[in-house]
Amino acid sequence: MSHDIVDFETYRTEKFGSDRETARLELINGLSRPKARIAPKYFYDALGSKLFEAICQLDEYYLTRTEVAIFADHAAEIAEVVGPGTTLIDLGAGNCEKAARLFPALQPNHYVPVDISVEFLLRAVEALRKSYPQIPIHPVGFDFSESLALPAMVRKRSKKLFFYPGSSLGNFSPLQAAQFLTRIRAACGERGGALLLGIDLVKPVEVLDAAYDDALGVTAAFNLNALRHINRLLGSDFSVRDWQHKAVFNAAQSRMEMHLHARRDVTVTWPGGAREFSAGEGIHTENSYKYSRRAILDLLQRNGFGETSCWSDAESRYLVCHARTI
Ligand code: AVJ
Repeated sequence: MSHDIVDFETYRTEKFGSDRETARLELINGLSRPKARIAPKYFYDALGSKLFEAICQLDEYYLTRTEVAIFADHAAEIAEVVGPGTTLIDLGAGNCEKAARLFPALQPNHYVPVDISVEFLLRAVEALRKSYPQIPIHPVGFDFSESLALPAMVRKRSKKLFFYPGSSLGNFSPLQAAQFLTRIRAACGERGGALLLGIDLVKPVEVLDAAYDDALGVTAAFNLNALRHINRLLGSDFSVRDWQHKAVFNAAQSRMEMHLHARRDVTVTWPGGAREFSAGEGIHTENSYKYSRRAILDLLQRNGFGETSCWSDAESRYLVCHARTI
C-alpha cells in the first residue's frame, strides 16, 4: 500500500507538479466566461465518486446496468477477441468494479487502473488485491483527459488493452473524442494494442431525461456537489442552496446537458476574483453525447482503430466495442 502512495507521489511530482494551479486557472477561466462552464471532472471528489456509484444503482440510470449485462452476456466472446496476456489499462477506474468483473474471462497479465480520484482508487485497489492476489496491480492517479503520459513501467509493456467503459467518451465533444482516441492509439505503441469501449446510444428523450434527473435527486446532488469541490480547490464561496440542477437534451448536438441554475441573484467570490450570476443564469457542468452505432464506428475508424467487434443489449440502448489499432 505504502509503495503505491510513494509511487504515485513520485510520478505526480515529476509530471504533474502544478496540477492544482492548473485546476485553479481552468476553473477561473470557465467561471469567468459569459456562459459559465466547468469541466465534468470536477464532479469526482471522494463524495462525488460515491454519488456517482449511487446513480449507477438508480432505476432510471440504465447505462451502468445495461453495460454490465452486455459484458456478462458476452464475456466469452469478448475474451476470445481480446486474447490472452494483456496489460489492462482502465481509464477512469473508480471503484475498479467493471474491470474486476472481467478478470475471470480476460485473465489479464497486469492491471493498471487510472483515476483522478486517488484516495478512492487506492482504497479500491487495496480490496482488489485481496480478491485477486495473482494479478499485479499498478494504480496510477492522474487526469488522463489532458495527457496520456503513463509511467514508463506501463508504457513499455506490450499487448495493451485500453478499457474505457461507462460512456465516459460521451463527456468529450466529437472533436475532443477524436483527439482522445488518437492519444490512446499512440499510447498503444507500434506493436499494436486495442480498445474496449462502452458508449451510450441515442434513444427517446423521455428515457434520457429520467436518467439525468432521477426521482430521488441523486443526480441533482451529484451535480451540486461540484460546487463544494470547487470551493475547496478555488477557495470560492458557492452556497449550494443558491443553485438548482437542470438536465436537458440538446437534439441538434445529440447530447444530454447538465447545468446548475442560480435560484436568485448570486455573487460568487474567490481569492483575486468574483462572478455575478443573475437569477436563472446557469453554469454548464456536463455534456453527455449520445452516439449512433454508425457514428461511433466512424469515429473509431477515423482515429486509428479498426477490425471492430460490437455487442449490444436487446433494446439497443448501449454499445460495447472492441477495436484494434490500425
Ligand atoms: C460517467 C460521464 C458516463 O454522462 O452519464 C451521470 C456521468 N452524469 N449522471 C454520464 C453522469 C449524470 C456519466 N458518465
